[in-house]
Amino acid sequence: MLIVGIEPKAPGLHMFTQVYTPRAGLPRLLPRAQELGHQCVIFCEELRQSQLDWTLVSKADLILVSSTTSTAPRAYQLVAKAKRLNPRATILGGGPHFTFECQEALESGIDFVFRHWADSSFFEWLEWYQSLEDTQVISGDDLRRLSEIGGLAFMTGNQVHKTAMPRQVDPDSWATPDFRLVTGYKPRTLTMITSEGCDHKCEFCSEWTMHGGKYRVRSAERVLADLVFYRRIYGRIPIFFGDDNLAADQKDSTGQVTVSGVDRLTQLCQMIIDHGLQGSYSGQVRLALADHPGVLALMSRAGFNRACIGYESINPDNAQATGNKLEFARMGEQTAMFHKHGIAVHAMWIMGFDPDTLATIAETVKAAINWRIETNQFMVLVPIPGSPLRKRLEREGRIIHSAGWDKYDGHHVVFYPKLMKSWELQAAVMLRAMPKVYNLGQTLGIYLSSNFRTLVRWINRRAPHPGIEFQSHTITLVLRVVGRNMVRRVGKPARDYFEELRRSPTNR
Ligand code: B12
Ligand code: SF4
Repeated sequence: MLIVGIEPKAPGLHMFTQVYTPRAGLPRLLPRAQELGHQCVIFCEELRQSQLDWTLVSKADLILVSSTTSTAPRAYQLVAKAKRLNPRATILGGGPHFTFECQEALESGIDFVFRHWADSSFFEWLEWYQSLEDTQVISGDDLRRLSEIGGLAFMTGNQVHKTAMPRQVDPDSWATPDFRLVTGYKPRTLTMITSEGCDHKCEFCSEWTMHGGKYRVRSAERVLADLVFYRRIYGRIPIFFGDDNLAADQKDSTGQVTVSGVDRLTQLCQMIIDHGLQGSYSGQVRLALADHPGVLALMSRAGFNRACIGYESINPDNAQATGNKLEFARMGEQTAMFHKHGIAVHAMWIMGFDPDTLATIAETVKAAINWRIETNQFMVLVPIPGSPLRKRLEREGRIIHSAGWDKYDGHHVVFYPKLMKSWELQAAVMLRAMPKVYNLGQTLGIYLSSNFRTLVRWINRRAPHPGIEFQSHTITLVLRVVGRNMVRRVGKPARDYFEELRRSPTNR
């Protein structure tokens, strides 16, 4: 069969437009389908070189669409066009958005939704599909066999069927994602996933629900094999570990820690060093990792030069909303620990929690500047499907755009905040916070101070990879220039949206 995968593009410009990487879902599922003899190709619309080839779509047997919330409207447009051009094809959908909005997806033309993880369900479904005598006519027995496959949603007539949760899958059985399947993609950084799920439960996040409350890890041996695979194909390409938290604890059913996340990260770094795979690495970790200087030093030796950290907020009243994972009084000191070990910080902030005010937002921006954080992502709180926050705001009647998914990109206020107006929040984040950090003075200051820090570390023989560190500062410089450019380009749409909110009759 010809299988065409599609990752639809985002509705507008966003923080990552110019440093985009495809998600690892389709590249992880399709190598195995290829082994089974299918011809597979993926298009990632956000990448200029990976535009959809409609001739191929019109010949495809299966069309696989992978979407997040903000890309869902575009996904539905593509599905409608694909259905027109190729009514014979079966269309499958997966990813975080369709998992939680499966009825909407099915009503928009997707034939089968794969909820949660699809590493077993996709192949069980494939076997089922190939066993059909006629894919257009599904008999009672076919339906019974289909219902036994976990993690699916499909329709018969007007009725939506959801099967049980997908089978648990050992992460060691995941195929190594093969990004060569993404047409035209010439990666400058590769996303690698070594675990799934998270040991926290922040109210605004859906990762806990997405992974059925489980945290699963791939073994060190398999991670090593993945690294070696990528090294062979791409040479010393920078790797971004996209795990929700690279140092999350593994716990048993009673909540007792069975394997400490810090130990796992230590093992990963040691393995990189022992196998001579040092290079340029980045990953998502928590700020509390700063309290393990030994691990930071080892990360630095392995070549980790950037940590993406959920800073969320400096407002202590947000402790519960942020999963009780932050020590608000120590955030500056913890940031300095990362810097001390030559690790640049990409801080992911969220603004608009219930206790937030315009004053706390201004304080947050000040802290980000004072702590000399290399890159900052100020996002508006988004009630994404699958998150407890969405359920609460729905109950409280506080959602503005309940299905205007194109606005769910962290750049638009889509709910009524508690202590300010929606348009005030929109202006505070998009028209003030972002321009304030992404200006030339800040950028130059950070560039000079971080180079100076590395120089001192180098002279004192404390920088294991000065070359990688200096290079990482240049990358920060480029990212900040790109960020500034992006802030300017989103200025007009952000202002228009601010006006739309301000003029709305509810004036909330
Ligand atoms: C790498 C990454 C990025 C990269 C690349 C994003 C991209 N290409 O879309 C960058 C940094 C650019 C990015 C940006 C953003 N991201 Co992001 N990102 C991730 C991250 C960390 C890893 C993605 C990944 O590769 N996962 C691993 C693969 C294997 O998982 P998967 O995609 O879910 O696929 C599995 C199943 O879902 C299923 N599946 C998926 N698709 C399909 C399709 C079919 C047909 C089938 C059968 C199965 C299937 O099979 C796979 C194997 O089980 C995830 C968190 C996470 N752990 O997933 C967040 C995540 C996807 N991002 C998220 C968000 C919100 C964003 C941003 C809007 C803002 C932000 N918070 O940073 C921006 C904007 C992106 C945009 N397109 O508009 C959310 C999405 C939530 C939602 N409901 O939309 C996530 C889940 C993080 C979170 N918890 O908030 N992101
Ligand atoms: S925001 Fe991060 S720490 Fe919190 S639940 Fe989601 S993935 Fe885990």
